[in-house]
Amino acid sequence: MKVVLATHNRHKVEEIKSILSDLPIELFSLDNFSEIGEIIEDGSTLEENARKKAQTVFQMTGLLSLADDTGLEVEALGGRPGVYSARYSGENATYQQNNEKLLQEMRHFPPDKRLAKFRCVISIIGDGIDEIAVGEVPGRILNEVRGKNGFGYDPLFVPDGYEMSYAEMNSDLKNRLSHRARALEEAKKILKKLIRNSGGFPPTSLPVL
Ligand code: ITT
Repeated sequence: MKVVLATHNRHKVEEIKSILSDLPIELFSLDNFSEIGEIIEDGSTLEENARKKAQTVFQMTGLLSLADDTGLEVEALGGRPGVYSARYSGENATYQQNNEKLLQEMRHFPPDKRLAKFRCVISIIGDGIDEIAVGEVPGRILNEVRGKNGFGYDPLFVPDGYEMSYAEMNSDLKNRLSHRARALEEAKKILKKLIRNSGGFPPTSLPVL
């Protein structure tokens, strides 16, 4: 089965490929479809944006498409930046600019007021298929950036139960516990069902769903 990852974000492609590597699917990214340009994310929710990206890519490729839209929701900021996480400090903002703005906005909040969560919504769209999978990870926002791995807000986010920021973790650890990993666990159940229905697993290795 062929699946196109409907994202222009190379970090996401790497994470998704690694987490889905145990499925018998052939993964493509938008690098394989240069005719598909930027997809405007003008929805008011992560769900709307994820569905728009997957729908657009399915329409243009005819292949099963999987899109991820992710937001960092900070409690003290009323859930911001949320759906605006990519352009928190303006259109074409860099990760560094967004992190600086977040640090600035959070500068007066004490440790117990720095709660946040990453929310990842995955849309899977194909012929007669329209599915959603969601993954969330609660945590807190640091007072300064820590760590060099990952991308986006990773240097400022410490997931509950850990002392390291996402950016201080190696990719294996982040990919085991992250919001994206959680959403992809749900997405995997959907994909396994689709693979089984299309006869993609040998009869002796039917996955336990
Ligand atoms: P696509 O829409 O092409 O998939 P994007 O970078 O625009 O890529 P999103 O809209 O889903 O992705 O993400 C919004 C922002 O949230 C993104 O720019 C990052 O700053 C941040 N983000 C997403 N996933 C993240 C992660 O796993 N760790 C840290 N920050 C993340």
